Amino acid sequence: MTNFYDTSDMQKKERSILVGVALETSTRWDIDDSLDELAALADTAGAEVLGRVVQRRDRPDKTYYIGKGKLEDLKTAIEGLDATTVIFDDELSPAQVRNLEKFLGCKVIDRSELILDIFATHARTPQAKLQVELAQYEYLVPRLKRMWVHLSRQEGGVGAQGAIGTRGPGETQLEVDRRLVQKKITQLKRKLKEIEKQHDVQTKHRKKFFKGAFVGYTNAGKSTLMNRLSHASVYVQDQLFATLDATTRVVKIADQQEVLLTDTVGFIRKLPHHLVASFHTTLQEIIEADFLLHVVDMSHPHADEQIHAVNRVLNDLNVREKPTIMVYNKMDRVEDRRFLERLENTHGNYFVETSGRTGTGMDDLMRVIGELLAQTRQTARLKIPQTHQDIISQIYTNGRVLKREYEQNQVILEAELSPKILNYILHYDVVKLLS
Ligand SMILES: Nc1nc2c(ncn2[C@@H]2O[C@H](COP(=O)(O)OP(=O)(O)OP(=O)(O)O)[C@@H](O)[C@H]2O)c(=O)[nH]1
Ligand SMILES: [Mg+2]
Repeated sequence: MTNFYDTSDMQKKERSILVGVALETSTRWDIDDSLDELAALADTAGAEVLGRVVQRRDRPDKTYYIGKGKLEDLKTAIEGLDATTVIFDDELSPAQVRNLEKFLGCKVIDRSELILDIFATHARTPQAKLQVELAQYEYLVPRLKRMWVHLSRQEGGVGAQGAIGTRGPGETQLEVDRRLVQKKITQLKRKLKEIEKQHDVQTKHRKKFFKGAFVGYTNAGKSTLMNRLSHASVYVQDQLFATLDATTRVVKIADQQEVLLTDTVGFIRKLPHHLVASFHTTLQEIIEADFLLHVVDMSHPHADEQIHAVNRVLNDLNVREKPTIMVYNKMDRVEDRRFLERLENTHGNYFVETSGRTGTGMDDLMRVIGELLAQTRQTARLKIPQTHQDIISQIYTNGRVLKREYEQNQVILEAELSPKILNYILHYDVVKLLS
């Protein structure tokens, strides 16, 4: 029962029409731009976009989301263009989908379902796959009724897969389905917990590093910058949600010092909430980071709105307080600097202009990371036996050594270290803190 969202359908180039409603409140992000983004999502999912229908309304229609007149126009367009799918820009209620499909006689999906579909095709690691599957089931729960209409046509439906006895007397098919889906959700959460535990073991030895996480709108250039800085080969594509997994690399910055950088999934406006929740394990990298690198595509006409959308997700994750470097990327495409200057004056003290494409600004980026690192450091005097060269070299790579003295077979180092690294070094019994 994993194929509710059959992605093979999408690969057959669905012929789609996009529908957007401009509500009174949606002034900042113009409806056309929102539909441009929806078209990019549809394209990434492999669907062909044949046309768009836009309606201005005070509020959505309860039954059909759009008004009756537009609905008729839409039906005519579907027939005329031989469309197979209608994609709505906003989340529809399960009842609205049911009503629309009945009236229009074709498949109706919304932005959330489209994003889920892309996630399903882009998930590569077992962890990402489990996370997507979880999100799909969570999405399914309130929509079971709709599924059931389809499934009940096949004998037994989802319930038929249950063991004998799962269908108690008086229990309807819908209840059986709901129970099975809940059971599946519990199983998936358990599997993800196990992966998270393994992940904890793997990252334990990384604790001593100062760790940064790339965040940003999808397609901003996070993976490109990560590759530039770390010589990694993270998948880069001009498509939305190219990256779904977290990749972590050690990166050497100035002063022969090292930090850990993590590249991960991008954000988008109207990101389905259950998707954020399901990606908990991946997003954990952001939650655990010491600082964030917020990458912005400066060539995008709505870079400003994208920054806000990202900040909203960061708020939800409770990480807004983390030190953040604003990385204004794709500067090779920017001619007018006025907008940039306004941004630089509004979004914090740490910022840098880069181009992942040409490589400009990489040194600046390293320098700013270095500054941030220095900000978090305190000076400590440590006494270490000379025989423990391993500990001494850890202090050199993770901190800044100001003075070095010898006392018999002991070394006394005066060094600037972040609280985290200092704590880590002090875990060694042989190390003494002098001041
Ligand atoms: N012109 C220009 N293009 C860039 C720059 N940086 C990245 N790109 C392009 O932008 C597209 C997206 O880059 P990615 O690095 O995959 O973006 P991402 O933020 O990792 O995207 P997701 O993983 O989908 O969230 C690719 O086609 C890159 O080649 C840049 O500085 N200038
Ligand atoms: Mg990426």
